[in-house]
Amino acid sequence: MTELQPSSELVRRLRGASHVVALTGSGISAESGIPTFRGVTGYWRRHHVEELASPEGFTRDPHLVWTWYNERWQACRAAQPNAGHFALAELEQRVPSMTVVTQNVDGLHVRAGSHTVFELHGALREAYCDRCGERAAMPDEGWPLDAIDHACGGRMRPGVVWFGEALPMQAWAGAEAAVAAADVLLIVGTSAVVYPAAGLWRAAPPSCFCVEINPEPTPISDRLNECYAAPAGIMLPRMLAALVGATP
Ligand code: BJW
Repeated sequence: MTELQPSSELVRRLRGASHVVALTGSGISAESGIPTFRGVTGYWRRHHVEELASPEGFTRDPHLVWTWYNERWQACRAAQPNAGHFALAELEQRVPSMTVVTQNVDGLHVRAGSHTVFELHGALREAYCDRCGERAAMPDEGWPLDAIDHACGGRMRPGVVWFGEALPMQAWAGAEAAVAAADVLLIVGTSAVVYPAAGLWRAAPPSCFCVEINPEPTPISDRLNECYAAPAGIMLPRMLAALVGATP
């Protein structure tokens, strides 16, 4: 079987790009052993993730929700960035300007060495009070279940964005501005069903070359310039190698 290789047009666009944006989802961390949200792994114990990642779920059972996030925090701490994360971090060194916009809360882009990273759905490394907003770093061992109640009468919760909640304003504004200035947009490892992130590609200028990297097609696949049906950990390093090889 022929290996899927980046097209000469993609390499040409990357070589000529002033600004590259990568919009990533949980699929980029799948090869680090972190489960994606939808599909066969989209359950934790017998709970669907959308039941847990919501203010209603937290109100219903804060211990259960914190137990899920504590397990995920441990898994993320134990995980290592993979070849896909590292390829994006290295791409930053090869183009004049690069932004990573991620829906992931695992912190793996930063750990891989990417410098400009907008975390649209927050991060597991922080918790905050749902009443007074006081922030705290997540302890290594996870949030203590006997310390959910905060002194102000509120409750400490994970520093992530749940369904029905607004995205962090600065991260969203930064992401929109980055996409609006992109010459190449790489959409990697997202099912493109969760808004507003799923609609971000629409902020790209008409001249922007939009590429998807995902083993499965998504609702936006046929709106983009190219789609590579391959894992990020394989395709992104190939793209980088083609770019480096093409550099005079
Ligand atoms: C690989 C791979 C490999 C596998 N390589 N690829 C417009 C229309 C319809 C609905 C809405 C709308 N606007 C807003 C909504 C409502 C809602 C929404 O979108 N619902 C839809 C589900 C219908 N959105 C919201 O509620 C958002 N808030 C909002 O809009 O607020 C408005 C507001 C304004 C002002 C005031 C108040 C409110 C918030 C959304 C928050 C999402 N939060 C979560 C949880 C984060 C915390 C946590 O981690 O627990 O974010 S949900 C979950 O989904 C998580 C993810 O970031 C997000 C996206 O999932 P992702 O990353 O795409 O994962 P998967 O599993 O879906 O896909 C993985 C993909 O990888 C697959 O395609 C695989 O094929 C692929 N893959 N291996 C490359 N190796």
